[in-house]
Amino acid sequence: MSKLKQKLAEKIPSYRERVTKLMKEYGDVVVDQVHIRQFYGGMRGLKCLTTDISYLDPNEGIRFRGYTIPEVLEKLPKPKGAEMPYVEGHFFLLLTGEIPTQEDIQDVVDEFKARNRVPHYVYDLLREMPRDTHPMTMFSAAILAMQRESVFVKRYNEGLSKMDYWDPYYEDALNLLAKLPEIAAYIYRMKYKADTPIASNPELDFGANFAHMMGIDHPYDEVARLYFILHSDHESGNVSAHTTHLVASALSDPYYALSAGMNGLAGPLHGLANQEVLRWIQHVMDKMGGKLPSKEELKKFVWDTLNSGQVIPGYGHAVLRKTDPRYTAQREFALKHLPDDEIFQLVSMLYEVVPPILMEHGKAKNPWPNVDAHSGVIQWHYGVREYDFYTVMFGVGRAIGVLSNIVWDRAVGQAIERPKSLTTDMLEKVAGIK
Ligand code: NMX
Ligand code: MLT
Repeated sequence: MSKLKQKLAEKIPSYRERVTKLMKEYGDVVVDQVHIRQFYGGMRGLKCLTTDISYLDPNEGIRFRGYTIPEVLEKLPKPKGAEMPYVEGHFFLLLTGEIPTQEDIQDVVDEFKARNRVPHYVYDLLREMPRDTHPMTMFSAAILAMQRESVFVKRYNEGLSKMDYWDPYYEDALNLLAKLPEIAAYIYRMKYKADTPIASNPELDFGANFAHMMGIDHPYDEVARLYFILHSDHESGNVSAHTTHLVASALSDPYYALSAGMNGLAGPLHGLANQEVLRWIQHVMDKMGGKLPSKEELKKFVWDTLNSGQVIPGYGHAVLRKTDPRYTAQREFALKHLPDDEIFQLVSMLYEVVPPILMEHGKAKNPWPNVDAHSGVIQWHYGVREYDFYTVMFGVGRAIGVLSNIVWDRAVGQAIERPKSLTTDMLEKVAGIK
């Protein structure tokens, strides 16, 4: 058994005891109330999910297993000479709650290496799809196609105790994660680089291997590591995490669940916003004949977008009420590595211009930028200008968090999710209108 799985197996019993105690002795304690607005308002703010892997404070942003982003970037071990930590170490942290040693990380690196061979039919499937298919559709289809490999399904059909569900979920999660960088890079090179895929280099870590397969030199390996870590998890109420959790709660295996989660990530209000940001910026640059706009001109573009009933992509958030620390981490990277980049200057100008306009506009509860306002410009700088690919990279990162979550869902015996609906008539009665 790998050290990671061993560690997990040691941690699960005490978590189970905590959950059993809460359920048995405190199951009737009231945590929150539900308001009529939440029935139609996306259940915003309703406290009804649980995860120990990350927590999102509206004013501080995400903490992964209790650590802020700067702490994660500082504490996690890094490949020799690297600026950004091992993605493998971040996965260890999310899954176990512990900062890994170099030895722990090597164990995960070896685990991924042993599992990274992508079945040939996945390439056949991708190659058969029309080339103008959106890369998120390709990515999700590739994940779904591999469902026949599920260890969970095999073991479930053999007759598996509920106490052991987490084990084949863990196997499926690792088998999947190990393959995602190669699938993503293959889609990129097939679709946009004249069908010239680059073979994986088993000597490289998760992030560096992705950069290698994308065909982009250092420091893109640092970008890849940073990007996958930042996008990994955002507690469990966001659409991709919640969808993955929901589908897995029916005991659909991790392939079905992750593919479903990726379909949610592909929406413009969620992960696709990173592509929308660059599309919006390119539209501005085109209108300006390739020149940077002045602040006044930029303000007009922002107002025109709002007045035409559209959202400003990359701004606002369902939970956050401050600048997203994932935005800040990317901004710090850009200030160090690409301070003179024209698009970065425009992104910085938007940071000055958009929040006051959104405040004046008076609708968005949070006028500050989220992760997607900054991710595209760094990709653009290093030559990944096909912005409809950006959400696939978000997806590789997000897989790390959502797969960790569903392994724990099975470990603590989370039930099939099935909330109750009411009709509008019933709500009108509750409201006292009828
Ligand atoms: N530009 C214009 N209007 C906005 C924006 C924005 N960036 N953000 C929120 N609003 C509007 C929103 O559409 C809503 O309007 P209406 O009352 O007409 O329906 C109103 O402000 C209140 O919305 P909020 O309660 O502030 O936001 P909500 O929690 O419903 O939605 C987002 C959160 C993130 C979907 C929303 O802020 C948005 O559409 N942002 C732009 C898209 C984006 O950047 N999404 C990425 C989020 C991060 N991620 O990776 O998933
Ligand atoms: C995310 O990373 O999932 C987004 O910021 C959306 C969210 O948390 O609601």
